[in-house]
Amino acid sequence: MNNLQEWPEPIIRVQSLSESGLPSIPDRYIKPPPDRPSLNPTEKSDVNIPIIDLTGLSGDENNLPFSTLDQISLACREWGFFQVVNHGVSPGLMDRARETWRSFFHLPMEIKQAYANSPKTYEGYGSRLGIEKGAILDWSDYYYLHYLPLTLKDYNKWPSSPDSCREVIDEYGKELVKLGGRIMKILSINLGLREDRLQNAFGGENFGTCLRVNFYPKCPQPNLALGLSSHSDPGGLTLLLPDHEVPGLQVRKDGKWITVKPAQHAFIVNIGDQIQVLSNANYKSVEHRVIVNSSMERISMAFFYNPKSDIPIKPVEELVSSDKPALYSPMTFDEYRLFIRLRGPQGKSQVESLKSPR
Ligand SMILES: O=C(O)CCC(=O)C(=O)O
Repeated sequence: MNNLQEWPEPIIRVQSLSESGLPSIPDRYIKPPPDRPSLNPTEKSDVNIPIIDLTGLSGDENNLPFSTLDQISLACREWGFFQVVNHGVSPGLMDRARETWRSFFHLPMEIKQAYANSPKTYEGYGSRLGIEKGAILDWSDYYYLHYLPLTLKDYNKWPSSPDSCREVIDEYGKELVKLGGRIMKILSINLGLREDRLQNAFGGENFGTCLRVNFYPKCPQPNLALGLSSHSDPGGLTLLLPDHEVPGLQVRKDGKWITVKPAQHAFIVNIGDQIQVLSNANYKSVEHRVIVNSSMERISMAFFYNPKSDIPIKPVEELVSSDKPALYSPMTFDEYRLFIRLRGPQGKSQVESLKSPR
């Protein structure tokens, strides 16, 4: 990835801006009117993404009742998003991981700055996605690191404080890799494929995983900004641990933004662009964004389960027919993720641009 240069402008930490107590946000963070969130409290709605109980999920997904597989199938087709409860990851570990990262973001700035990232690999402490000079920025900071493959896993790029940080990330990563692998099998079965089909298309044991911890500081003008602009996830599958106290994630459904209400100790699962491609659009990645607020900071942990980065990803043959020809041209994930790394979040424009000409 050598055509990614340095950041085009000096990096300003959103947390520092927020903590400086400024009454209004700098112009760089003001979204154009059509992209601004509607924060009208009278628009409260009861709609939520599906919540699915995975009791019975272990190494063998066949222990799951058919009704659960059906619920997942429907959620993948209709929402591209769902929450899972009783997923097998210990609630204590989930809380510990989130609170460890919260402590990281509350460390003195000079400690965090030691991990400042660059757009070459994005690993470390960051405050923007994309390298377009003059771009309108999102109201968030983040930490990004690789967990798999082992060749990319580098403890020196993980925070050494708080003391337990590396150990907690390791334990959390191990559990999320297991959960991700189980959900991959369910998706394969639900698509009518052999249970290991999607995993094999991801490169078998050579798949990748990475973690982005998002930190959304309080924002004095939340009606003008976004914590994270609308995007679909470029990778395979995302397992998101949201803030249990502060809502913020919005999912686009039938042209409307639905604010997700997180269930207790649930993970939010969503389909990424690579599964949209492999499934030949039977499953679609769905646009989502994050809103911010003026009274509470928010933290979320997005664990991305991705294909091996240098193999071509294209619709699996079993889902291609003369009635439904392959919708996408092959592309490696390394090539694919360059787009977001260069241009930042841009709705669904990238996966749309991959459509085979016909
Ligand atoms: O913070 C959230 O709830 C969502 C984060 C997200 O969409 C991402 O990290 O890609």
